[in-house]
Amino acid sequence: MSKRKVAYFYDSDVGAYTYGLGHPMKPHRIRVTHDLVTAYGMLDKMHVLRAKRATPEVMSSFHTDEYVHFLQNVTPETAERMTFHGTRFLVGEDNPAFEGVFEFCSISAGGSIGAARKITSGAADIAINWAGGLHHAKKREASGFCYINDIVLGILELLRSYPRVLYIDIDCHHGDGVEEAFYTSNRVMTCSFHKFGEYFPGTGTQEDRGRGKGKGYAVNVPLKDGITDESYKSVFQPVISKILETFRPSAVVLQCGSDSLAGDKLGCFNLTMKGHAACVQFMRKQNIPLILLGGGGYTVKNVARTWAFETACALGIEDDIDLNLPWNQYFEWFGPRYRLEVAENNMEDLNVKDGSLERVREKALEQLRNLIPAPSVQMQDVPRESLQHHLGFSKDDETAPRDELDEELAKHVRYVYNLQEPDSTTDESSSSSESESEDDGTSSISWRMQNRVNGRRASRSPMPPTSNRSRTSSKKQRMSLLTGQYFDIPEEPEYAHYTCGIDPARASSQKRRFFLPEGWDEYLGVDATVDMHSRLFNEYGGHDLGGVMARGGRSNDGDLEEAEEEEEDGMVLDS
Ligand code: V1D
Ligand code: CA
Repeated sequence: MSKRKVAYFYDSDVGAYTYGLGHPMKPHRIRVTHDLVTAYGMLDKMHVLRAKRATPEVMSSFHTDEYVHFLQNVTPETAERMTFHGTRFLVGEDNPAFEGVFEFCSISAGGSIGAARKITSGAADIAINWAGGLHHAKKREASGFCYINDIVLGILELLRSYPRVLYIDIDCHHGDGVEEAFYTSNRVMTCSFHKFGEYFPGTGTQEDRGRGKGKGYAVNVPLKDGITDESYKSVFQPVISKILETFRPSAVVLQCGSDSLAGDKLGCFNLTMKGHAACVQFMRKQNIPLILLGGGGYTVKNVARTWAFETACALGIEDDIDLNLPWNQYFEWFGPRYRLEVAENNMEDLNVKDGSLERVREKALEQLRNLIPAPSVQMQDVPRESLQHHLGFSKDDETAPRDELDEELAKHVRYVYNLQEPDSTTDESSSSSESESEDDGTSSISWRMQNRVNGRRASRSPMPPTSNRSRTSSKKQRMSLLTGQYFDIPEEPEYAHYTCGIDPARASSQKRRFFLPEGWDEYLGVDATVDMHSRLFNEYGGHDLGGVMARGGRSNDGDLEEAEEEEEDGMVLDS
């Protein structure tokens, strides 16, 4: 089989985080996996990277600002108060506010976004992030050990370049967070194989198929306890083949949750390491750009074995490696056999016993037969608006009727925006790094190209005329949405929310932000500031205000620009 360029994302800090004593999720498993990958000499065969950590702004392209801000600030000590006694953001014992939770999320999400960029740039055919795959995280809430949905963020990144993305989820649990995020879109097909019936999260029946434009583009394969390699293959391969034939994805994201392995502490399937890896091998064979992510997996040594073996599958060297484990830091954990294997056990396969597997397969294939083949972005209205807006991720209540106050504010923002429009004679060379703007997240390649001048991004200087404010002032300033006047932000911590989580040191390179004075957010409703920005975008007739506005008035330019200029999505690690 031909070689593939493989990018492997790993951050050595990830293994140090802990969800707390007695919690089944152990980030340490990523370190053990990496140790096996290293011991097998695989690092020399791939591009090893530490991703840039995902910033709050990037996370907010899916999650609400309020939730991201919460994650940034919550500590074990403040959790009770900040979750309003466990009723918001984090619910129950599944998602503790552990020490460093935000950094942990930024590593996981940074890896999946970096992986997506390696794929879209063509630098890699397969990109791996075992710290990713956290498929339960919701827009405004953590769920099932997942806080930030790195998968949704990675797919959003892919959609900037590709018309269609296929998401496959072989974790034992339903991939609900990803399904929900793209439920109304026909540009992302989601397909989850999972245990169904008195099992977390309780969703994922075959009647859940997507809605609106997305109808038919969510595929669910609900399974029963004890599924074996053979049974799994007999449903995975025909369903995925049919999807590939009709949907023709430009890229595939495979969530490789390994709680579907035999003997998992929370799982109830009976897959061997090779049966699980057969899904990776099957996807690699398709020759479609592929991202491999982690996910669940609670019997640590089996998770490490399987993900190390799947790394070998990505490299195409699985037949060459010695199944007797090489010496490694955790060697004694792998006794008594010290082998790279996860064996099946003697549990009964309830899927074949009552013929349910066949029915489930037929029903999934029937759904796919009724699907309109390969929707293409050329055929549909590709908006010159933010991708988030296009996919319905704009902040809440965007369609709610306007009241008078909204109208007044809208008029005012149009006025202020006009003031801020660059002089048409502004030349790019005279603009500082502040004026370098990322494109607005629009998905089509042609739109990306339109915004480039000689291969560089075209300048859209967002700075207000210098007469409006002193550009030499060292004070941090924000413009009032109501008055159009700039006001100084005191340095005291209690004013930190004015920077909306943006590092003040970098704040000057972030552009075109509109903020309401303190108290107005509450008055207008929780997400009103961003809602209004999104609505204003619509009203502004598709001006490229959208990308920034839909992100709640923030720009994530800085990061993307940096990545582009560096031609790098992460740091190359010494192996
Ligand atoms: F056993 C536990 C001990 C401590 C804390 C939590 C758990 C635990 C086990 N199983 N929690 C669960 C599941 N939660 C519930 C809810 C608690 N209720 C009242 C219902 O049953 C959550 C299982 C999450 C599985 C996550 C995942 O494997 O899918 C995953 N994928 O990517 C990352 C994680
Ligand atoms: Ca699944």
